[in-house]
Amino acid sequence: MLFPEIPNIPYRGGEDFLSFRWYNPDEVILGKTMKEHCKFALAWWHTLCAEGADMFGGGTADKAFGADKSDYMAYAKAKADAGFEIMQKLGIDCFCFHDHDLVEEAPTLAESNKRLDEITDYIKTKMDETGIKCLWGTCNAFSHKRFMAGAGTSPSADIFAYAAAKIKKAVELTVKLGGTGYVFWGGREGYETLLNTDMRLEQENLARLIKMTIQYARSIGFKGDFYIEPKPKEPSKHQYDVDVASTCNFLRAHGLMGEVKMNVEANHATLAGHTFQHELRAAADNGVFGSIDANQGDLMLGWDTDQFPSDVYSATMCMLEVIRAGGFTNGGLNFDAKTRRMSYTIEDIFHGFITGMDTYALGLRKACQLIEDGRIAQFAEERYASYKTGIGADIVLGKAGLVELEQYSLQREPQLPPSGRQEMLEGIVNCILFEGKPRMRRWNDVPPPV
Ligand code: XLS
Ligand code: CA
Ligand code: CA
Repeated sequence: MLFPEIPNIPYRGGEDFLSFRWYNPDEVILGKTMKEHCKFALAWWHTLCAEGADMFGGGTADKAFGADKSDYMAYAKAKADAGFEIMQKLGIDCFCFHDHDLVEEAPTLAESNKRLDEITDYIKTKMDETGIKCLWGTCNAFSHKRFMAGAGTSPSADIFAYAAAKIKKAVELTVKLGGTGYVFWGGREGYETLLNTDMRLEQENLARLIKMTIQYARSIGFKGDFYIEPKPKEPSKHQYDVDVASTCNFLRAHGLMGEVKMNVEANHATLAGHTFQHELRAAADNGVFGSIDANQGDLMLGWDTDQFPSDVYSATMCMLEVIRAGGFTNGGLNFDAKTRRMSYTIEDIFHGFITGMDTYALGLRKACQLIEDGRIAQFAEERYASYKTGIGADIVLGKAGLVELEQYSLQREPQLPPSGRQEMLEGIVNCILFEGKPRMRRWNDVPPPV
């Protein structure tokens, strides 16, 4: 055991440290256990690799986990040991990884692949022992300098080929570990300036690479989902997968709709100038809701801070969208999150996860209360009632065109649309969030006299 001082984290419903206050894994809510609703996962890169370096200074956290880091395999195994101990103590059933989170990249592709085979043998044994699963795998095609100008969108065909070779291996590892998803995050798939960029060819090539990957993965028995993870910027000034809507356009333009879903990250949503809820709704409405990278950004900053989530409001809206989308199938809530540079101890990692898991558990509880309360959904439904009958139904059914609508409008002046009642709805949300009970029975009930 690497962290004997850390106990298994129980649900206590109290305020003591190192226990859950809101996450009670086996409690059934809306017909499913909290564990099934949330499907939490650990991100190998942040939890086991990131040591807190930023552009002004090196790491502050010791993530050698007792190993000699120059012995790459001993170090890789120590990270795996630490990861499984953390997941077991927290009751997290899944992990996500990039190829070279698992073991340091070697000078040649062949040697790298050998290392990956060895470490995944080790990880697989631990998975069999613990029952822990792989939520998704991905390929790091952005850190090495060869990928400075992208991978699938590189101007160099040799780099495209190398990225394809690396992705082939990452897909094989995902299949070997039984992953239920494979993620494309376009790390440097974008540009710095159009002066040197053939945007059309770059995007066509990206689509080619994705198609090759799907075809190969299916040929070796991958049954899970493919996800693109939208992000508007950082490290590239402009990344092609800006947000869910532009990524859907990319998928449609290249005949990939139906083949690829979205891995929506909270921090990337806000970087794109959207709420997290907006991105989830856009994914669900386009039939591409898949998985979630649960974290949060700092709205004061313009970059990806990947913080553990603590914003209950945002988590509530997220779980509302997840439930409305029918819940997770192959996806889950992956904590793509790291402790702050000043929170450098192992206890901090546990606090990060506990706060993150409790935030989502509370969000789930509040989302269910909002659904049971029903007023918000009912209000939105009634707001569009005019499309159910009469001219509205004709519009929706395609029975009315401009001529009919002109005829209709020449006969009557429209009334103003119904009030949006945003402030009232926000008040309802606050009541449920902070009091846990409805203020009025129905949105249009008259409040009792004071
Ligand atoms: C980076 C991304 C990355 C993906 C996986 O911003 O969040 O970590 O989730 O490649
Ligand atoms: Ca992410
Ligand atoms: Ca991120």
